[in-house]
Amino acid sequence: MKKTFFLSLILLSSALFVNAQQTVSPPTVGFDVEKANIPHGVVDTVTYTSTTVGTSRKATVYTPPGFSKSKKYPVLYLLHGIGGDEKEWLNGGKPQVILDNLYALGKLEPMIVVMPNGRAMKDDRATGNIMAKDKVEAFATFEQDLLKDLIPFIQKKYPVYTDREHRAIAGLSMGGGQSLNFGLGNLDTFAWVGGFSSAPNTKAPEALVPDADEAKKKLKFLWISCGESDGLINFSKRTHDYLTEKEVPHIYFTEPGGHDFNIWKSSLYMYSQFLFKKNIPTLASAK
Ligand code: FER
Repeated sequence: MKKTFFLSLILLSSALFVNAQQTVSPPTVGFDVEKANIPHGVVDTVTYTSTTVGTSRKATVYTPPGFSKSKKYPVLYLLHGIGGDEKEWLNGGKPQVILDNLYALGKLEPMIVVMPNGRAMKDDRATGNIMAKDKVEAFATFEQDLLKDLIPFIQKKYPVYTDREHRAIAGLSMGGGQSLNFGLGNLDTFAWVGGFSSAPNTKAPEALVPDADEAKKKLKFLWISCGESDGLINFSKRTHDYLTEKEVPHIYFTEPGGHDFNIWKSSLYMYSQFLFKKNIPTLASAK
């Protein structure tokens, strides 16, 4: 009898623990510093055939610590900015370090992170005039490459779930605009959407979210963040204002800073902690 009582107590408290709603706070010092004594994920480069562009294209992929082919994972597609490519996040943001540290603290749902090249054209290198019309247009073309070529490739190569509730998209600047455009424009493909310092390629709010009821119903989580002195902040602010008016739940997070990796690292640190959780955390209230 006694034994059963204690067993139930243990089961009950662990159930409470598992279901406890976490809060997410901005990063503290050391969040982006590599630690030797914790498990590490692995970064790979993959090459896929793009029927959209008519070339082979590269993406980098981070698999989490303890990754196993016999498990199944959700996927975050993490997009770069106008001067970047499939290595920009790895070089400038060290997502593998930030995420390894979060896993060590038990703060992340295991996921695969795919970092594509979002400039979908034959020469997709960030060389020459990165603002040239054809190069900027290639960031819009990437929607088709992502949906028709990259996602199916990842689903063949990695042990991943293939439903919308296990697929997220986020990115920085041009990649933030892409994430809002593609994510909110394809709610049957993405349920978790994030835009960090989103650029002028971000669609006007009415075009981004033409059907607020559908967005409310299908979105699991929507995140918009920006540095407070970023000259592009209005693209985030106007989206936030519209979502507020239409009562579409989202988090709008701004912090002191400009248009750089300090903001994007902080955004990834926070955004990633919401993803794929059964009980979606809340933002810790500012002290
Ligand atoms: C622009 C200003 C900034 C623009 C794009 C950006 C296409 C993108 C910045 C980035 O990705 O960091 O006028 O037009």
